[in-house]
Amino acid sequence: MKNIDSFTHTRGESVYLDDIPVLVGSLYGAVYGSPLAHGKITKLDLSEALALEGVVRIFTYQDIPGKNQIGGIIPDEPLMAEDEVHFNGMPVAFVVASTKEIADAAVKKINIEIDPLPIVTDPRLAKKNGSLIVPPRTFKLGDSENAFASCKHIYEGIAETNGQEHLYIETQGAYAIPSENNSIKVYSSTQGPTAVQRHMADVLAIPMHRIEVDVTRLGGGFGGKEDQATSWAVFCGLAAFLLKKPVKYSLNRMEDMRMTGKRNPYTSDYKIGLDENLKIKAYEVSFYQNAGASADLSPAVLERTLFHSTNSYFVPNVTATAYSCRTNLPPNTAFRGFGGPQGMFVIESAIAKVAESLGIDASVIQEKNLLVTGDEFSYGQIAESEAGACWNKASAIFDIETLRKEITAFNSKNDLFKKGLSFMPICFGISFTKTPMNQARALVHVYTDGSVNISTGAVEMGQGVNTKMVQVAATIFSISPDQIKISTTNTFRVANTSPSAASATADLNGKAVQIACNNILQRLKEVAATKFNCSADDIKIENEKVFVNNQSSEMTWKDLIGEGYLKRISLSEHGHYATPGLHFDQSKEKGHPFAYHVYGTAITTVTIDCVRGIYEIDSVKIVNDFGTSMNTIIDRGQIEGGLVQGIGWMTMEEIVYDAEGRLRSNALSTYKVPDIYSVPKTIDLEFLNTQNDNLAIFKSKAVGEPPLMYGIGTYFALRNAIKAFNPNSGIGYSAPMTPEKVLLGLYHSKNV
Ligand code: LUZ
Ligand code: MOS
Repeated sequence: MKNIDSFTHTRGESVYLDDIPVLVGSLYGAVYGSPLAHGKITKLDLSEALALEGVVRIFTYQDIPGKNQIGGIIPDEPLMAEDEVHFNGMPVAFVVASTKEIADAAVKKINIEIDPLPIVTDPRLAKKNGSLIVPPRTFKLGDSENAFASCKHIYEGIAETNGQEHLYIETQGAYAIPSENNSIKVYSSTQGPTAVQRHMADVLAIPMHRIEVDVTRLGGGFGGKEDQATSWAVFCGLAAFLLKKPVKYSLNRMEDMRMTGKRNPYTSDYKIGLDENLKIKAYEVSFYQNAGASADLSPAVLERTLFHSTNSYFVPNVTATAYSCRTNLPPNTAFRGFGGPQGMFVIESAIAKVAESLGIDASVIQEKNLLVTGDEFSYGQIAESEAGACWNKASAIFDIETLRKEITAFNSKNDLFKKGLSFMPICFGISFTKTPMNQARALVHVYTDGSVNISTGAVEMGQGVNTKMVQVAATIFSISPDQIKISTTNTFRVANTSPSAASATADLNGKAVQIACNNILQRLKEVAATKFNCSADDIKIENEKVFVNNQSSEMTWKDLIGEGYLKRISLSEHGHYATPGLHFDQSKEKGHPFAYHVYGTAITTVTIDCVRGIYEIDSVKIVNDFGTSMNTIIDRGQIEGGLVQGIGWMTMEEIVYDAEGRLRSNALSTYKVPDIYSVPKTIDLEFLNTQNDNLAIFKSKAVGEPPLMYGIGTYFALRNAIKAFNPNSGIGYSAPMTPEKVLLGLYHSKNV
């Protein structure tokens, strides 16, 4: 089935926030963000801004009727600064004017005086100062300390990954419309409509039942709108509520880049020990997460780093500790992979360091240590592993022997160009790590003409979830997808939604649609059974026809619906799903947090230009474990997109804050993301089809986040190419591998 949005996307008819027609009399907002990263506000002078013609009002924290608080996990994040600012761009005031241009002009006329305080941007320094967001967490399996005694090879080191700008094509924004009895309708570009509703209720001091959040679709989210869409919606809601006028705020790109958090950068210390057979026996790691100025989702991101600290490998003795460090940067947040990629990069660096030191290929170590079914993760869950299946299938169908020979031959013939190859196995746990979040609901109506309308808690952000929801209903009812319309995501139709995140949106909401449709179907079968004087089990619907004991009857789907209406059965249903079997005990750091894991292997080859340091990615060859894919076109798109986004993070995307906590890479002229010229020249994708009853809707596996981590392979392929040119290169384990870094690595034997 094609993506149901493909036609409107192609014609430019798909509706995003800025396509919603605004009402006459609507006002426009703009946030004034702190010009300093840390300090005490001594004076805030709004008079010049207020004097501008067209400025309606400027809101500060003092105007908030309820709580000045939008912290999701920990209440440590004011909507607007009170007497202190904690990062450059931290909202201080919200200007509302008759046009967007006037609001922007007024922001420039706000005067502030701040007594500066010390600015910390380095997570290790924050840790040293005792500035942690939450107490550290430690996952422990076996006894790593003693296990090192029996290891032949022991290496220690540092590995670092930088942040990543989400760069959703549609920036953050919202449009709030007041209505009678202190109620509000908000259009928000959010992955978490319920988060918007809940925080707006707290800020306005009104119950959640008065706040309708409606989302048609997003122009991308990638985690950046899981939590951080909230503040913009609440600003609009606050102004609309107090002014009794509709208020819209849609951020421009520079505002968005400056004021929102990004992927958490990490710096980590590791120690790894292997026996004489290159089996990893012990692994100790300390992760220092750069959380930014407030918690946001960082504690949950931190937890997923620990869950994925051993990636796709079995390590019998692990001690992994993670620190969430408070710095004076915008609060960092969810980003596709949610801390998992940051954890995996460290063990891949550790393995690469061992391999480079022993003069062997990292893949020898990787392959020997892949998880097998029955192995225990450091958090107590037992693996049902497809790691070996993916690795072996990739080696076989992509003919790794020939590939290696070609690369060796190329490197021996060429002095100024070198090729490198890497394997990147992945293992990613599917479920929200906070067990209670693994629930979803769907509302299904069948109308008397036989057409169907479904609403779920899923937010469409380009990932194709709406298409999958339509597929579920069409399959259960056995009717054409054309008979099914999916509605906007709306907190009045589906309540208490988890954000569309954790790769689990189709899994969870798909099951809820399935449950709702099955319940309606059962009632319809009973109606037909009465008519045909048989049992409901003898009735089947196939291609909009009613079958009795496998014989086609004259009755159509539409006739049956008509009959059901006359018999006064309910043609509507609200389905509820909660993933079974999940538990996790944080006091022991043990349990069964994931419904299942997604596995895969990527083989990456690159060519570097050893004069200029630039490079091309020749190919990425992937075997990905899909379970039973529901939609191979959509799933292929997720793999390609995730891979390229991961490559961007690992290679060219370089976020730069200066010592004052000012974002220097604040536009697309200074922050480079992959374009069509920098993507791999070929991407080969093979489906590993697996069957298991514990998988998600229609035995599929989640596909949103796992492929991002294939991009890590590009970093290590580039390292291998550098080492082919200069075996003594002292290049450190620090991503991204920009062309500048490659060039330094080619010619320096000291750590660069
Ligand atoms: N969001 C979240 C996520 O709240 N919990 C998670 O476990 C998660 N995992 C991946 C992406 N977003
Ligand atoms: Mo996400 S990082 O699944 O919002």
